[in-house]
Amino acid sequence: MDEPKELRQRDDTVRYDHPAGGWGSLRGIAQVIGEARPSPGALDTLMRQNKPGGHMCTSCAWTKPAKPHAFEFCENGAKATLWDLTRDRCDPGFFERHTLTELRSWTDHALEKAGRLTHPLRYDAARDRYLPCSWDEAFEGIAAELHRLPPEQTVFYTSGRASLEAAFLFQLYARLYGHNNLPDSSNMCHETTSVGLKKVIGSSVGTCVLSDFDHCDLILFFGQNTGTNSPRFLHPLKSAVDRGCRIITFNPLRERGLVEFADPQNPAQMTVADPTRISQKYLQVRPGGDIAAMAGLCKRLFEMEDTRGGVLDHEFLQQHCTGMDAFASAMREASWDEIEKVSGLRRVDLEEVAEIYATSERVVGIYGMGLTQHVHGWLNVAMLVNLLLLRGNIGREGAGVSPVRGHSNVQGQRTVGISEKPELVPLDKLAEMFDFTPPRETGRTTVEAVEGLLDGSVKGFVSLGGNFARAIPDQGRSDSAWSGLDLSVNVATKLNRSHVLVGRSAWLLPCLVRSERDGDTSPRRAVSMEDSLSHVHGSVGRRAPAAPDLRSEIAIIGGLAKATLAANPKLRWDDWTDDHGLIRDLIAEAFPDMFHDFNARLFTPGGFYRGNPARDREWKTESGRAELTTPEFLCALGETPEPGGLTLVTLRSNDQFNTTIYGFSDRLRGIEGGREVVLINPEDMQRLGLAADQRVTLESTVEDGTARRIGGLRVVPYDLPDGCVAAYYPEVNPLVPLSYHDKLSKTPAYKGVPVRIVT
Ligand SMILES: Nc1nc2c(c(=O)[nH]1)N[C@H]1C(S)=C(S)[C@@H](COP(=O)(O)OP(=O)(O)OC[C@H]3O[C@@H](n4cnc5c(=O)[nH]c(N)nc54)[C@H](O)[C@@H]3O)O[C@H]1N2
Ligand SMILES: Nc1nc2c(c(=O)[nH]1)N[C@H]1C(S)=C(S)[C@@H](COP(=O)(O)OP(=O)(O)OC[C@H]3O[C@@H](n4cnc5c(=O)[nH]c(N)nc54)[C@H](O)[C@@H]3O)O[C@H]1N2
Ligand SMILES: [Mo]
Repeated sequence: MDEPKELRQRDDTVRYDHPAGGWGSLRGIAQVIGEARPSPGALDTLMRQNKPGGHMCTSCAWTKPAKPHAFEFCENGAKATLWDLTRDRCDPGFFERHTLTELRSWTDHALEKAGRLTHPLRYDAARDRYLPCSWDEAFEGIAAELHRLPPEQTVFYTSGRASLEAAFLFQLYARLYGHNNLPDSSNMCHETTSVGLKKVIGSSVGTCVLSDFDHCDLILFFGQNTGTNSPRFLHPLKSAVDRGCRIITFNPLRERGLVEFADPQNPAQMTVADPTRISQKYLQVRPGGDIAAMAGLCKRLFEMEDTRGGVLDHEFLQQHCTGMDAFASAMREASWDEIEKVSGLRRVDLEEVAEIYATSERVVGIYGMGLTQHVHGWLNVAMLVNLLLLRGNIGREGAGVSPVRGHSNVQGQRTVGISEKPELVPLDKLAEMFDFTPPRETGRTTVEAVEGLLDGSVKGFVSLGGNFARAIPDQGRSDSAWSGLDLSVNVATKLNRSHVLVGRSAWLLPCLVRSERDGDTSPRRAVSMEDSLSHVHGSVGRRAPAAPDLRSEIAIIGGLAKATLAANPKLRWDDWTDDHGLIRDLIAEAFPDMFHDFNARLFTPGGFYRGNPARDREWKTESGRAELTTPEFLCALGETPEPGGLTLVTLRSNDQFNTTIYGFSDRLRGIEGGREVVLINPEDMQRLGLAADQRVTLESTVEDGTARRIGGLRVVPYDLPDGCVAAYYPEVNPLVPLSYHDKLSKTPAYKGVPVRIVT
């Protein structure tokens, strides 16, 4: 069969033409074994990953099936676990040898490669070093600083790995101390979903469950890179394709995992060169062009309805939706010229997709950062919902909207109260359960936390995991602001850049990783997490901890809380540290609809479903209905690029987990030997007079008094829409203006940064 035109790539930009998965993924694992230097028994630990009685992978949030494969881990899950289980140690001797000033010049890769943190550490400004201290000294020292600070001048950040139990205690601690400043890595990620989906369908999470992928006959894929960021999801996608489901992808880059996949667990696919083609059509939309692309699809659906009828689900629209008239007339009026210009796609292609959509019975819409990280990201999400609603594709089997979340428990942390939005948290219930008056003021998002850091209104920063300083926009601008803090505290597994940007009083507290034993392996020491499909899984660590002084995140939060807060018989931090089942009882009491019988259901195979009213067509929106949103404009970028201007998309490679850089091979894109690159298409190179491998500077074109530029980037010809360049996150984060964020949720617009190239 001839390959459809849009699946073919220009020969001069083909850099990797093997399928995702396959032998390449096994080589990827072998490479990280070399880099991570895993300690003995690490491979046995990997075999228990994502299986009953084992630990749940800390990497991505993709669900864990009830019937696991022999190896229920992927290339990148293996990397994450082996990286955690290194034999290298970042111990007090290391800090004796290196000052923080010196460490600030190290790369992200080099800092983490120092190995696992082993001791609680206190910053000694006179010697510019971290020195070992006792846990009690750390807890008392931090509490003393917190007592001096007004609570509202502090921020408690969470990165999406901490368990439901740790997250619940952390938000409780923040509120008892007196603030709602609880930003999460989600604020840089799927907050657009939490706010946008909530507005239009009344649910802050997706409506699909795993079995929907057994029933759908079409999947529309927007801006999510499965092959790298949630590779285990390739299995259900492959099964769907094998039974005849069609997949249509919208992505500026031709990502290998969405083109072809060879199942590494299928000997036939591994030995015969016969990978599964994943996407039937692959449309290289311009960054920020999705609203326009979807408007094209909707416009065509209305045209088809007008001429032949039977296309829209009138009964569903009448019974369940609002906003139809305004939306329909906006789509009828939208101009094909503008749709083609903004999306960069041809009308014939969009018409063909509309035809496929109109003849598919059960359709799932998938999306990731390609929709959420834009100035009008929430409109991207609302537009996908519009498209699905037109044919009643939300709230029935085999259909729905399915955001693919990031970290392994990022969704769950929000569920159990890590939120700067007090209205989302059952504060009255918490007040009654713990006998206190919770703060009611809205707290700071990530963007507002950075603003506070810059203007001096934030004085204390406590971080439960993550690498805040490196993940945020406008990184260069804020680097020097950290030294103005009175207090900085990081609970972490490995050293990163945020730990070497310290406040006056600074502490680094080392914790266990998820595969490590927290005292014993009984259910009372198990923890849990919620995946992208809203299923909750128990997780038991079994390995000996990397160092005797390490504590669990729960124990560390308990220690901090006990030192900070007045005694209260309702606050049983020691008991909770000892028995996590007690914390689950509290979660069940605070959120009974979702978490009733939590302990009894903890080890349900495949996880237990915490439910979602939108899945049952119960709409918890302001109008009580599912809302069709009329887009005011068709471009998701903050400003339409000036003629000749470039839009920068920031990317993850196949060899990193966010700011953790495992190595320098972006195998699936064929980019090797360094991350200081800028990808650009051959026509734009010619227009700008650039040669392959030339070193150039990228400069932000936003004029607000701050110069933002990064030099020394190597030009790599790549198959991209014209006017679009791509480079790696987090290296290019200094180019992203803090003011560039989604209008509704304040998620930074990391996928649509206006730039120019300077030679
Ligand atoms: N191995 C690994 N796994 C991870 C992570 C990791 O770093 N490494 N990170 C985790 C986290 S926290 C998250 S949030 C997820 C992120 O996973 P994804 O949601 O996949 O995020 P990205 O890799 O940032 O980019 C997604 C895709 O969006 C495309 N894109 C960019 N702009 C646009 C646009 O305007 N429109 C469309 N349609 N597409 C666009 C890009 O080409 C890219 O393929 O993965 C999680 N899993
Ligand atoms: N330009 C650009 N910027 C982006 C993005 C983008 O696409 N483009 N993506 C954004 C997204 S989606 C996200 S989620 C953020 C990520 O932002 P963060 O979540 O803040 O960053 P991570 O890199 O995931 O954090 C890695 C660190 O977490 C610590 N760690 C690892 N495991 C554990 C653990 O089990 N417990 C504890 N306590 N610590 C642990 C280690 O010290 C490690 O160095 O970045 C955002 N920034
Ligand atoms: Mo994320």
